[in-house]
Amino acid sequence: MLNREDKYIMKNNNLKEIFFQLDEVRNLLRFKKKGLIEPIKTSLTNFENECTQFHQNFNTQKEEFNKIETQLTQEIDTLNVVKNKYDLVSSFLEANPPENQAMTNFKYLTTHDFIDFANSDASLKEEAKALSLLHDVEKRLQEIVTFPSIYNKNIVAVGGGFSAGKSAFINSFFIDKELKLPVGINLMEAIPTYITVAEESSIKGFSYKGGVVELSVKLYKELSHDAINSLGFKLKDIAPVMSIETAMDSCENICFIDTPSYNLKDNKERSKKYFKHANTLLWIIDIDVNGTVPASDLKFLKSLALDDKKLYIIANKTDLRTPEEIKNILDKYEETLTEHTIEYEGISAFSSLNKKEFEYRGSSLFEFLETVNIPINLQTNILDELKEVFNMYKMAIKEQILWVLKIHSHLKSLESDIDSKENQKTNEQIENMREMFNHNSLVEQLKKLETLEEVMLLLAKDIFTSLELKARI
Ligand SMILES: Nc1nc2c(ncn2[C@@H]2O[C@H](COP(=O)(O)OP(=O)(O)OP(=O)(O)O)[C@@H](O)[C@H]2O)c(=O)[nH]1
Ligand SMILES: [Mg+2]
Repeated sequence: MLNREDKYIMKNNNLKEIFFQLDEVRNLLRFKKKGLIEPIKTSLTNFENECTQFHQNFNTQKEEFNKIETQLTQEIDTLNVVKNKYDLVSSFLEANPPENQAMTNFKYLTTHDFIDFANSDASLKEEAKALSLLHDVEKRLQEIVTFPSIYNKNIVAVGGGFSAGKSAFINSFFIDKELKLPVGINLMEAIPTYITVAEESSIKGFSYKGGVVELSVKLYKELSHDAINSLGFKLKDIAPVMSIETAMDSCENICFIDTPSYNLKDNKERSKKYFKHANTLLWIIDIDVNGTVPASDLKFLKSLALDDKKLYIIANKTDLRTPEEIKNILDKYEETLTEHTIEYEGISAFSSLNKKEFEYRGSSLFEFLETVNIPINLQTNILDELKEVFNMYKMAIKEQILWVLKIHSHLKSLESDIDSKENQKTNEQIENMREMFNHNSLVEQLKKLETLEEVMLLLAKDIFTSLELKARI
């Protein structure tokens, strides 16, 4: 028999009619009109068979419909992923760098006025060095305009080999357990990320032209999933740098940088770049690999200019070793680092799984982090670098002026030694030389330089003021 739902689905008028007639027949049967019973029974059986057949057909069609529905849902999901990908890519392409007039003016001066000055000046021998320093200052200013959250933070770069646990180490400091830097092999592996403290978690991606795009924690999680990678999408292609703000204990003055593994292809120079302006380097070693400091790590560490930086070693994944093994490994690390004359503040046998320190040499990781959790005066730091660029030129020009003045004094004594009436010709030559070695143009050049310095320092200060104002809003 058909159930009520099936009856309802069969909107066929004929069938409705039949049901109506059947009900009539049932009524007739109640009065036991025997002559009618047999043919009616047969008709009923036939009808029931037809209904069963219909029911079966209906179920087969329903199954097919369900299959099509599932396929369509999958296709819609894929289309949604593509659409999200498209939306994300276009938002990155459309995003413009944060407006900062002082920064725009500073850039204009470095690429126009300063270059014009440098082209007109021949006194500085180490001009390439000065230009590279200026380029560096510009980049640092741009960096803080783009990432105002790193302003006055002590930069702590977290470096190490592939899969050593750099991201897991930083994650272990996150109080918001919903948020995680991607760990393991994934498409985000090579995106350097700045991490600073804030009450509310927020994630930003930075496009090649410095535009900023905010990502939700959900989207960030999805992007670290392989499904999107299989569509050929790599976040790092559109967002070469990211930043995360989130709650962390005792790190309010620190900006961690999750750096790209130095030993992955093309990453050596990229990761070095992030150590350059860091004051501190936390070097992560996978204690489980072979219990020694890898030779390539030693080579890389020695290639870094660590003189003005603090180095701290983390022997990570200690949960995978026995206490006995940990002791021996730390002894070996100490020995190797000393052998290679690499200075370090301490070694921590650490597990990023639960932020646990098992043992340490030198200072403990947490003690060490306390000593680096102090604000730095970025403004003085960068302004000093800018002044240094100008000083290099000033010194060179002043040296030239002194040299010219010396020539003048020689010419003067030469002149006084000569009998002016008899040596008219020599006198003329001396006069010519005086004009040749004219220091007025050098004095002019110096004035030009000092004016340019004044303007550029003011602009750099304006950049900092604008950031401070923004921070207060
Ligand atoms: N047992 C254990 N596993 C860890 C620990 N830290 C990290 N791992 C695992 O090691 C693997 C690599 O960790 P990541 O944090 O992605 O390492 P990474 O250095 O950031 O890797 P890349 O950025 O891809 O070079 C992951 O599978 C982690 O789960 C730890 O303390 N203990
Ligand atoms: Mg990582």
